[in-house]
Amino acid sequence: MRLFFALWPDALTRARIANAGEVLRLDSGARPVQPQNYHLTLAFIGEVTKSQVAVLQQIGRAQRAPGCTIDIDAYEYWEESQVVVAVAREPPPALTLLWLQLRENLLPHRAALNLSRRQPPLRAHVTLARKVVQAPVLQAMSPFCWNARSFSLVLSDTSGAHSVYTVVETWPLLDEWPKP
Ligand code: 2AM
Repeated sequence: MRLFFALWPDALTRARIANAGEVLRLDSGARPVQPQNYHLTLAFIGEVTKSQVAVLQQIGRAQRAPGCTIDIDAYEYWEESQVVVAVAREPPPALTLLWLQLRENLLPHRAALNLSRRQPPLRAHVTLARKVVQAPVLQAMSPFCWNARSFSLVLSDTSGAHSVYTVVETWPLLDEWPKP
């Protein structure tokens, strides 16, 4: 089983992301991400055993971070992964907190989960299209907000022709900053 933690959009946010994706002019070989698969990855885990899913669920349950509004405000082309993404150039502090907390809580399980030692910085993004071989000309984005009130553990099945993502469990974000 291949798992990751992510923000999973509600219907309104999904529609906003779809609008941002629809205006892109990409080569015919590019593969637009299907709206039901839109997400903002918080932590990619990779292959895990069934018993490790419970550990990840415990970690998800233990998170204490407030909800936030994310301004998605630019397109980027990432040549190394051949994707076009919609990014939040300035992620809100609450999103950074959740990302940092998850990273810290995963640390003791890094060996067991076979997690990479590489600690890339947070790049808050939603992938809009894959297999984009040529750098496209990207227009300015009409910015939109993602009102994040929960986050999820998601199962990724990439065995078929199309990736299928299934939300395993979702946890609410807090209404306010947690007391120190
Ligand atoms: P992305 O589209 O947000 O970049 C599920 O597989 C998701 O995890 C993918 O959609 C991708 O998210 C991210 N992902 C996949 N492989 C990854 C890897 N090796 N390192 C980091 N993120 C990865």
